[in-house]
Amino acid sequence: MDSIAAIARAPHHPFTVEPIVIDPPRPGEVLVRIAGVGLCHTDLVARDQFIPIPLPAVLGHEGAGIVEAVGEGVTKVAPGDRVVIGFASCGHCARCDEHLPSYCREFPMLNYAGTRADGSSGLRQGDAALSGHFFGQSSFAGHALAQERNVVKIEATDVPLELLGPLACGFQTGAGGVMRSLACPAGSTIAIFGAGPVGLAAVMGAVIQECATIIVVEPVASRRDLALSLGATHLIDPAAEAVLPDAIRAIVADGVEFAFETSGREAVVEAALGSLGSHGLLGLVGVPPKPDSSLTINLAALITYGHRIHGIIEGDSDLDGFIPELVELYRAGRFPFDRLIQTFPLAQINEAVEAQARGDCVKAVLIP
Ligand code: CXF
Ligand code: ZN
Repeated sequence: MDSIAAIARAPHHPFTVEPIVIDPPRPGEVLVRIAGVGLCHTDLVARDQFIPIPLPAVLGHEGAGIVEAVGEGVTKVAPGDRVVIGFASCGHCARCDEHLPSYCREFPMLNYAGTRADGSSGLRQGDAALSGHFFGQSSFAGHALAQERNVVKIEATDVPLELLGPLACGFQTGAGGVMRSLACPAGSTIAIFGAGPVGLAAVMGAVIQECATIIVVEPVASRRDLALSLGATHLIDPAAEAVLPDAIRAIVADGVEFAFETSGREAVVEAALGSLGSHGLLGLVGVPPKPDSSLTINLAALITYGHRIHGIIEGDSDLDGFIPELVELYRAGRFPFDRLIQTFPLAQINEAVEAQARGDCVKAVLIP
């Protein structure tokens, strides 16, 4: 069928919105008419080839929409169903078996290769194949081909479908990072580094967990204000602090029980580690600036204080369990993620990229 897509043609170049052709769904696939798709930093990381998906490519991995057609054998959803599209996973490796599909053995191949597992692509322009199937969707488009396994049916009809896509990546990474990966108990202390979409979702997750102290470290004043309105108890402007861990210890003298780092920058990860109290747990979700970004860690201090470091992908979410849980929390007024969103027409994707980079908008959602 004919559709449109925002195509990444070259690293660091703007997307171009062009007509494309999408194959009908194969067995096990689901064709979704996209109602809205979030813009995530990882899309730009892929466009710019830190994730080396062959270009030209259709990116986009926070899609939501309505099922238009299903391939042979699909029983989970039917045409007309409202769905959120998450990351792809194989469903039969050890991590998938224990409901941790974001650590699936085949995660890189299924999410970044630009093709189906058999090497084919369902997207093209004339005779030229386009890389697609990014995170099992490629949803910067009017329509996307997903798999039965990575679509989540949304039963509630009173939620804005076009805004739900970021639940499938940025928001579940922040909320799940705190609620599932760190599993912060009520009354605990947490420092969250960065108040972008992931950090602010982590703030909402910390409120849901009933953390007693929620410290947010963020250089942009409007984002600190947003964090405060979502339930942060203390704010730190890192530009105003000579030594960040000292600023955290001025609030929690022994250091925090949990730290959650969203920037991926080495210096911030070091500060987060230095902010932990004994047996503290640091969760890392930020994509580092370079493939070889590394830390030097003092091993004696690490074992002496029992510090723990947890790398986290997608908030340890199992899509069919956690996304409906987040939707219910939203309906109950406890996860007001829509406050972070600004919508743009898909044709204005490059303006959305710039607005997000300037910090003018926390999470852009593109409407085809
Ligand atoms: C990504 C971060 C890089 C690894 C795969 C998951 N998360 C969100 O975009
Ligand atoms: Zn993402």
